[in-house]
Amino acid sequence: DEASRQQFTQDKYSMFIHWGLYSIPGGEWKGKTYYGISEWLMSDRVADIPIDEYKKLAKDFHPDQFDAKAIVKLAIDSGMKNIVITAKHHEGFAMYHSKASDYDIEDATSFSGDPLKELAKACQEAGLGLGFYYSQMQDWYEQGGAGIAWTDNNQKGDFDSYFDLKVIPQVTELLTEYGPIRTVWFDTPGGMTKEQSMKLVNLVRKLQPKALINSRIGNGVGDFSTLGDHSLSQVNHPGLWETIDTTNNSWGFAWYDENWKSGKEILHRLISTVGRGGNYMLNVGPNAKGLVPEYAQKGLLKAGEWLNQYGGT
Ligand code: JFZ
Repeated sequence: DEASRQQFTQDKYSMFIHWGLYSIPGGEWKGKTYYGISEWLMSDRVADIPIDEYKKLAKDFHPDQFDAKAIVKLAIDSGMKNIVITAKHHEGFAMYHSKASDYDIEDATSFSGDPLKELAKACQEAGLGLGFYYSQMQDWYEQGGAGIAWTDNNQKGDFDSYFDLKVIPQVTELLTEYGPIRTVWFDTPGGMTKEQSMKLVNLVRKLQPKALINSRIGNGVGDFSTLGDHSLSQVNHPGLWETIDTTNNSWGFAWYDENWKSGKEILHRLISTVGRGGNYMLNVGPNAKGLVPEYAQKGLLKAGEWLNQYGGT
């Protein structure tokens, strides 16, 4: 609604969090490092890891240093107004307690608790907006979940059943069990039909009427546009839009990626986006323990010092 659109315009700066099973290998598989974006490690474009092998990672997931309050504090001290976290990325693993699938943090790991619940609570207490990233088309684990391209030959199973038996129930969980959601962030719609995109839109409207949906829902039915990754826009865009970016080069934690943006670079990129009317969403990739890398924090806090002093936030 109009109030949500105004909120979006006011917010300007948000934290993106990529966190999943991919944060454990962090770009390395069987002694080999695959440079690039670590959350794609499993795919046949990268290390091509069989599902049965990859899923064993869940047993090694002990994020005992994950501290939702500390992450929320980092966002606030950085001058940010929202957090959008990966609830399920292309690997198919749900980072919250999902009843719709056993491939989730509750059933497949020894971690007790629901990190997304903790984050939702911490955001609510601190007055930060919360959003969930959900990979609705690509799911490399589930039968019927699509691979990298819609037409992949190795695509197994029926997309419609995957969509109705996993996507709709999981998105419903995320929209009903975590309090108010400000953003529903979909990704890589591929060849989804308009009917499928609209099914998700209607679900969001029904369960969280105030939430805004990004353009990666597909078929032009989102509320705001997400520009191509990392691209700093040189121009203004019509309507509500955001640029997404990351503190180093990978979205998910990558052990080798030390190309951290300084506070100055972050400010430059933020201001260049906001000055053209867009929002800036900047990503951090917590590691397998749940910690945001120190140098990501340093840049963010440095920029935040300036913002909190001069930025009028
Ligand atoms: C997607 C994901 O595949 C990636 O892992 C990450 O989550 C990123 C934020 O989003 O990658 C994309 C999607 C769209 C574009 C580029 C990368 N694009 O439109 O330019």
